[in-house]
Amino acid sequence: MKDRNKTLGEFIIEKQEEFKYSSGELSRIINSIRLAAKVVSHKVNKAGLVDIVGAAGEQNIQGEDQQKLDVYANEVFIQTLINREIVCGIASEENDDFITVQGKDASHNNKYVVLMDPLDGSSNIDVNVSVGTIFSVYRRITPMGTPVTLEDFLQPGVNQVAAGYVIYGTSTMLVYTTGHGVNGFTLNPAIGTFYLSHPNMKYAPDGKIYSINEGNYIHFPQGVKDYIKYCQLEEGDRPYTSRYIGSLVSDFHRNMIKGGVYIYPTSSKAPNGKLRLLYECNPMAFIAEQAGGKASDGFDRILEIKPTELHQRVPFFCGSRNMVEKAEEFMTNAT
Ligand code: P6P
Repeated sequence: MKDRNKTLGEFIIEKQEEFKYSSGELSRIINSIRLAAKVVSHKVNKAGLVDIVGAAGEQNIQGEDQQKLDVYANEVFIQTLINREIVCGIASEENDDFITVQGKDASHNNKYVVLMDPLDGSSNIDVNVSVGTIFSVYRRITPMGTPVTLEDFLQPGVNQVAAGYVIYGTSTMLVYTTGHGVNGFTLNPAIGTFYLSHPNMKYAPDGKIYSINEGNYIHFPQGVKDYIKYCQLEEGDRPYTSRYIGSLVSDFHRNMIKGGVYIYPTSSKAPNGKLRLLYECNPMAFIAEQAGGKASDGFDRILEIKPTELHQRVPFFCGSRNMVEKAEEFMTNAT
């Protein structure tokens, strides 16, 4: 069968043996994400039509107003994961603490934990800009048969067994890796099927797009200021183009296809940066590296950071390898 006509379901079955813990477990994890993505996509695409947009009136642990779609997406992904009898625990940006999942016989015998940002960029919903879901999957490290603990969630990114994102844009796409490259699937909403539209996605080693919120320029570290001025200089293949959507999944996805770098650094307003290590930076870093790109905190590899807190934030430099390394060079020279 030509790759382009392959469905996500056919692809998972074909690749099953690549997943080193294969016993249908990858299928159940990705299939629950697939189902939830279709349900959330349907709701996101109707957001302007029904009274589901706008703050739910509550705040999440980040102190951010929860949009109703945030709450909805969170519940959909949590429930589909629990129903598939595959996870022993779930952590979400929208939940202060992790969720323990006992399994049908309350045995705590499920092997995986999933961490997610159920609807990243949700502040863009009201202005009809693309948003996304980000997920990260680990095997538990505490004994089977016991309740999951925080230790199962605080694993370094190199331990991920799968990671991916859903982008709810002009089309809905599911992009994921299990450590054997990155593949993108586009939803045909008419029949509710994801098709392999972007096989073996790769980050171009170089690019001409830099994505950063320059409104924070005066608050940035000197190395970031220096890199921005480098991007704007009339020299060689510069000036580059500045593109910043304010939705990590969208900026990342565009940069992977066209070549580019996304930076969310520390600043005097965000001393540890804004993005969360466990369910934004680690999964996107895993995907970036699997696509030949790079991801660091400006100095060190994201995937090797040892987490200390569920919602901890880190600075994030991610994208085309040569561009990340050039930005790191400015960071090092400025210290
Ligand atoms: P700022 C969305 O809230 C998010 O976490 C990312 O998706 C996005 O890239 C970033 O924050 C935007 O943050 O401070 O530039 O508005």
